[in-house]
Amino acid sequence: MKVQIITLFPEVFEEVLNNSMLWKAQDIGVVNFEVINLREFGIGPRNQVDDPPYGGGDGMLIMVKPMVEAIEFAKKKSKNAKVILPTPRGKNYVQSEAKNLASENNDLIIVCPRYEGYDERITDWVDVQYSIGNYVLTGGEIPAMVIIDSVVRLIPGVLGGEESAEKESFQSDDKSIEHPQYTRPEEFRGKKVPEVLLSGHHAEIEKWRMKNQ
Ligand code: 6GU
Repeated sequence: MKVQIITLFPEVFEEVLNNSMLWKAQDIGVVNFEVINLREFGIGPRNQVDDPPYGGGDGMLIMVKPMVEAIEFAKKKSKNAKVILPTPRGKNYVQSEAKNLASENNDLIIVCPRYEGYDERITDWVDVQYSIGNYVLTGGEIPAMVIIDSVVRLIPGVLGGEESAEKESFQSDDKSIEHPQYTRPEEFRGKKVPEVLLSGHHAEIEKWRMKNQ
């Protein structure tokens, strides 16, 4: 899966994409990330990418031309990619959306809006708009990372060992099924690990875990 990210802040992705699980996913070759600097598609000598809104109002909007040209540039490398726009006006991004994106195995192009918004015509080049929750963020970079992380970990082979992505944490959209866990020491400042977990009694442990989800 090729994942291209169009952003005015390419550097914020470096740390995230080159660490831990996301780095491993690249290393084993199941995913390939490319960060595209929107500024390179800017207009004129100052590579302008934003402009005030028609009709007046505060702030600057991402202009349609640089963004559409960046999307077209990305599409050349990834003809059937799904183009994703993170926006608070999008549909709720939930676990089932992550599962669909991972299983469709389409390449992804994620465009990150910044500032106070974007020219609405950009959405004609977008396949799906997602909101990651009921609050407002300053840009699409953090939502883009949320989407990437949640999709890539579901690609077979990315989570190692016996740990299947299917089994842990979130099976349905909103219900955590993970039980509490403990490691050494058995007691810390008077707080003890539940006795049953030290018992070696697998059936009892399983029962306790089911009960404590
Ligand atoms: Cl996708 N973008 C922004 N700017 N704010 C959000 C969001 C997205 N999802 C929730 N809040």
